[in-house]
Amino acid sequence: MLFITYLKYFISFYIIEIVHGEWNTKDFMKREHSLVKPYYGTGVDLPYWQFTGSTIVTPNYVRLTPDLQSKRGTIWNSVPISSRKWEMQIQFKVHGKGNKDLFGDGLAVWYVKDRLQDGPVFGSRDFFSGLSIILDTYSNHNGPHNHQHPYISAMINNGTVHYDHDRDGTHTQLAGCEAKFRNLNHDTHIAIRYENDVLTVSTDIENKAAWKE
Ligand SMILES: [Ca+2]
Repeated sequence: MLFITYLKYFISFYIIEIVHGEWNTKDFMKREHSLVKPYYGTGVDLPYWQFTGSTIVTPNYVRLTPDLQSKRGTIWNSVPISSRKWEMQIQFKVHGKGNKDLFGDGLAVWYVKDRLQDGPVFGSRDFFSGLSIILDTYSNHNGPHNHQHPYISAMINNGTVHYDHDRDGTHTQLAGCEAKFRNLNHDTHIAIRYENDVLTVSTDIENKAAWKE
């Protein structure tokens, strides 16, 4: 998993292994895939996690990038996922100064074969193998547009497909939707669930403590 952004933002997240149709977070939360407060490690190390670029880890938050141009930060889980059913929940915050609709580039969650590979697609390599959930906050596309930003989309790749920033990846996405998650005063959440070959992405960005698919 990886995140990159040119925004200042904080995250915490964890993966739940889905054992039954319904689950209890405490029972099935996988320690080796979890990143929960307080984010203490030994020295600069965080057990099961590696971070690169501008990412900093404090007891209360993980910040991938400061509110400055051309910053890139990632954090990767170091343990492969063995479960065929899983859900990942992320608490995040995207905020910055300046024009509230212009700053930032985006962030992504990666479920991929190759990790820790710096690249041009939201901090990771192009032609990746796996799944990417992209939270695109910047509209690169100048032509006719069929959606507003921020925009959340999913992309599957077998290593042969190029992510085209100029078209905001719209021609290679599985699906996508608009989501106004930027510069909110409350915490925002996203859940990514994979079960029975079905991928479901839900958000809670309206501070209602409820998921919206
Ligand atoms: Ca974009």
